[in-house]
Amino acid sequence: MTTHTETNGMYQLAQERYAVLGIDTEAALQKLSTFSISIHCWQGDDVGGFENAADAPGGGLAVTGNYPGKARTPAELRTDFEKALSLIPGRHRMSLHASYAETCGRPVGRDELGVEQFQGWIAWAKEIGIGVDFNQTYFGHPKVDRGMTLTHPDEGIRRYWIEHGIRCREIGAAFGRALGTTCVTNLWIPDGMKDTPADRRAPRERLIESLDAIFAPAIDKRHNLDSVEPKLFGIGAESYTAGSHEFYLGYAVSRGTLLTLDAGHYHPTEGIADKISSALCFLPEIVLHVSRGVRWDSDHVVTLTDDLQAIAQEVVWGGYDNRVHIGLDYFDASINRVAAWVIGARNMLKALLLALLAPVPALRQAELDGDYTTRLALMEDMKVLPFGAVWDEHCRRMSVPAGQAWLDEVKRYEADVLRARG
Ligand code: RNT
Ligand code: ZN
Repeated sequence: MTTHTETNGMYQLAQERYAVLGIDTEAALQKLSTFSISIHCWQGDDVGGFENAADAPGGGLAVTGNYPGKARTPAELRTDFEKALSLIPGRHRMSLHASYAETCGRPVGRDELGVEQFQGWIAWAKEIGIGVDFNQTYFGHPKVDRGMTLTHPDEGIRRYWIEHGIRCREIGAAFGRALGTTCVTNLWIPDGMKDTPADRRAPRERLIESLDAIFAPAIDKRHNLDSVEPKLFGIGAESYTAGSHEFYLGYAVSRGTLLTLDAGHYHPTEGIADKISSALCFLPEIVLHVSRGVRWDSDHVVTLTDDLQAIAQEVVWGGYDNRVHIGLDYFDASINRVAAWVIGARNMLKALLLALLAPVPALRQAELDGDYTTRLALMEDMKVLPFGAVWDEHCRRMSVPAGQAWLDEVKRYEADVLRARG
């Protein structure tokens, strides 16, 4: 077996090459290992959840594909998630949705959920030593009426969903307390209009009232932090979304919640990278839903695009790693779901490593000097440095397969476990 020596040899050469630019690959690897990504549970079962399995999520979320082997039970989802974790270097978290409640076959309203329905998740997370973040679920439910929840003109419907929001914050705090790591509970609602609304104002004013009611109960911030997630449009809500970017930015700043920037929630050419430093001028912390928009879809598997690299650069170069909760949010049912998790999470980490391996002081000095020629030249030269050898070394040190070996592992799992599912 020569693989390890070869990898090491390649790594040493890479280390020397980076050192010429004053970049310490050891420091970069050390720093990379401190990043914890909040990996979304919903890639594993096509956003199905466990309340009423067969239904499509709705709320403008479209999951396409029918690749065999999706998780049908909490136990299957956990096993699949653990398989994915074993192929992703580092220590990461799970981002769970309220619709993954375990109700033991008994219907439990979203307005009556409590920590009881999440004991299984808590016990499992404790056992495997991961933190959990939480999401309120305002879709895939009969009480989503004409696409509306917290903005609905009917007070009863609003009340139902307000109660859900309050319950979820309590559940989030229970996760945070039990696992000893703060849970971020994220709020996203689909509320909007397919066609031109006659009243853009009233739903937003109702939304403020609903949100204020949800966030009224004081919850210990060491256990739970609240975040709100804007969106420009969704399928079936092309003309108006009450919870727009401006709406929630204003809300977060005025109420002291976090803000979730989802990479797929803006105009097709509008990225979230540039929003990070602006939002962090006014907010102590933010959440990222790293995703990849493709035309009208906001949720393709995260690949190593320029957009992704720009996001990682902003987090790393801005020194914001302690103020940004990095989460993933995408779903693809047309490929192996464990692979989808692994590909997206590894790409997020690769993008962070690329950002850590940049000659930031030299770039900034060139910028201060007005030497934009050097800045551009350096940025372009960075792209062909031997990054892959450093990434492989990271995987090796973190005891996860480097290169294609992770895929062999997923294929084996597919043959042994996933194919047996109905
Ligand atoms: C929807 C939002 C939201 C969901 C998840 C499932 O556009 O991005 O975050 O994707 O909550
Ligand atoms: Zn999102």
